[in-house]
Amino acid sequence: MNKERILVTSALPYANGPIHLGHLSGAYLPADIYVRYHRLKGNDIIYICGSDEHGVPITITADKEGVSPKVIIDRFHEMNKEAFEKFGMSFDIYSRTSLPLHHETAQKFFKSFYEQGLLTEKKTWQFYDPKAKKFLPDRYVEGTCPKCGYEEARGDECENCGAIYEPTELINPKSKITGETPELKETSHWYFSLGKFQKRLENYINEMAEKYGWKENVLQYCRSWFKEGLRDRAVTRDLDWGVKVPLKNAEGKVLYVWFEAVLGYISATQKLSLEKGEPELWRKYWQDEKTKYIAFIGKDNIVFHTIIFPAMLMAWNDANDDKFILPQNVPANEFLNFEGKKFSKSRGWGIDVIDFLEKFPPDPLRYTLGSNLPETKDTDFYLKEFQAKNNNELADILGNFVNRTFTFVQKHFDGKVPLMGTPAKIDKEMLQTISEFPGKVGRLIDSYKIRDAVNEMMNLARAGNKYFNDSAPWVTIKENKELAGTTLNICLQTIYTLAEIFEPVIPFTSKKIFKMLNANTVAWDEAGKPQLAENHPLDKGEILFTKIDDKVIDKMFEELGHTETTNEIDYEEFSKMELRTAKVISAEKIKKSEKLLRLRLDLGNEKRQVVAGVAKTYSPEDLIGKQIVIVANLKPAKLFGFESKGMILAAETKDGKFEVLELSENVPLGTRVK
Ligand code: B3M
Ligand code: ZN
Repeated sequence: MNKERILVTSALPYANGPIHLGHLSGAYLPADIYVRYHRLKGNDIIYICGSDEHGVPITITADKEGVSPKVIIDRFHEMNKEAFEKFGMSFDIYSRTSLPLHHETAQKFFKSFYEQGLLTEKKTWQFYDPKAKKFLPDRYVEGTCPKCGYEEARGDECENCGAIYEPTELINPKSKITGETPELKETSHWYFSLGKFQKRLENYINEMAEKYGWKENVLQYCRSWFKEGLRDRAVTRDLDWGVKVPLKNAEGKVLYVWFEAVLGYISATQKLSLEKGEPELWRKYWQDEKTKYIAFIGKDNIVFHTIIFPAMLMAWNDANDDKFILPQNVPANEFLNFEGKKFSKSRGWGIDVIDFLEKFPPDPLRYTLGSNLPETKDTDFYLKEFQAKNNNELADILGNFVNRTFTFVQKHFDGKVPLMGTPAKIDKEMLQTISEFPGKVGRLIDSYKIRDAVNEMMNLARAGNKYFNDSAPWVTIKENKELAGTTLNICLQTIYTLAEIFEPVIPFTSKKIFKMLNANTVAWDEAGKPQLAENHPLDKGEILFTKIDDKVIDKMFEELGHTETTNEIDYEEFSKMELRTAKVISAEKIKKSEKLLRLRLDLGNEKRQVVAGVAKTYSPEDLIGKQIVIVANLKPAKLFGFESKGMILAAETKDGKFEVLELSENVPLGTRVK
């Protein structure tokens, strides 16, 4: 069979913070599974990644900490590199865009575009923070998205609807440095004539989509940009951190981070070539039409990889003899949420990879994420599900199958592969099943249904257990050792196939299994045929997965400040509770009590008195005028001699203080809260 040559890239993560689980399931794990599979297929594949070290995300983090951007990128480049390694990412290189080589490559592209007249200098009005005395590029401004109305939209792109725009189009903009409303000040920037490429881009995407089956979510994004019409894009910024604009009159200006970051894939490959002592090697992957290029990303990066980067490559190709290939597919994933909510660094919601891997080995995480990749819609990571995947699937299905087989072979067959007798129907069927798996799983991976592929793998372990049970070697061994031998031979062949097809997902475990089998991987397509010779000596067996105790998971919830609900109630029970909005009209302290305040509340058509235990947090004046929520049908009670009709809702914080639930909008008093 003809070997393929494949170039794979994963989005270059900003080196301004640690990688979390959401990143992994977006652009990294699926790519790693794809790459590992193709390596086993024997294809010529390289896998490129690295840190994105420029742009406002970096300088904002540096400003916040009061250190130089260099400090930030050095810290997080190393940290993320290590996290990826521990997670088992098999990059051929994890490069960085701060390398001089990258700056040169990016500047070469810019110059070529400049010489072709594709860059126009335009005077523009740009946000300027008068207090900080700085121009405010893209992400230094936040405001309301002009397209969808999302209120925390970034300056250059909306996380919510995916729109991209100029920062000046934002509604109600605010400076992220000082929180001030920025002024407009004149500056000049270079604009790339993206519009000129629209027709060719549409043709390119249509052709690729048809030939190689692009994902529907990706095509939808592309179509909506085309429909709106591609506009010229400013590709420089007023910033001193980044790749300098290689022109004379461009003091204080750098290339827009996106404009050079995508070229980081190329410079990283060049770097890899240099390290290998073959400086021109990168051309084989980037400039040979026989190579196929697959770019793995998360959905927020689609436009840059399907439109802007291809346009840049087209533009280069128009004027240069060494021509680049374009991405053959951009299988972008949706997002992964954590326990039903978005990952959020600022709210401390989610888990960094480094921290997770302090607690658990990487394979259970890879398997859990892999079996639930957000390929067609957003998905969730639940700690309980992680525990269940580890305990009930990895340990109880795969681990158990391997363990019972090894134990049996050690005990009855002296730790050697038993002879294969004449296979009966059940044995032939199992051999047939094994033989189908590599092809089945491979086809799923090749069509980017990686989640399905991962789930399919476990089906072979399920089939193995069923075959073991149905064949009952613990019975046959007593009457007909040869028959039991055939069963165990086939179980071991199954384990071999499992070790191979699971390698892309749980490489550390796969390695252990191969060691136990005293064998090595073969070419993927061979892995469904019996590979272990009769009498082949096996190595010692070992337990592959340790079960995760409830206590461990509970502790993680605690650390997250997440309390699990234990007593579930149904809606009927809940609806008995009458929650209503009310306004505090007066409040006073209760003598002799440190904790209680006597409140008078307005519920619209009635006024009433409630005694609340919030005096340690609020003084009476704090509460007057607040719109709150109360349980209105609580049985009246007397506290310190005062009648209390109802209870106000408040959250208790760690230090025993209360945060009263407050409504920010005006809602008619007495409104039912459900
Ligand atoms: N650093 C955005 C991100 O981390 C950006 C990707 C660059 S890919 C060339 O989401
Ligand atoms: Zn929006």
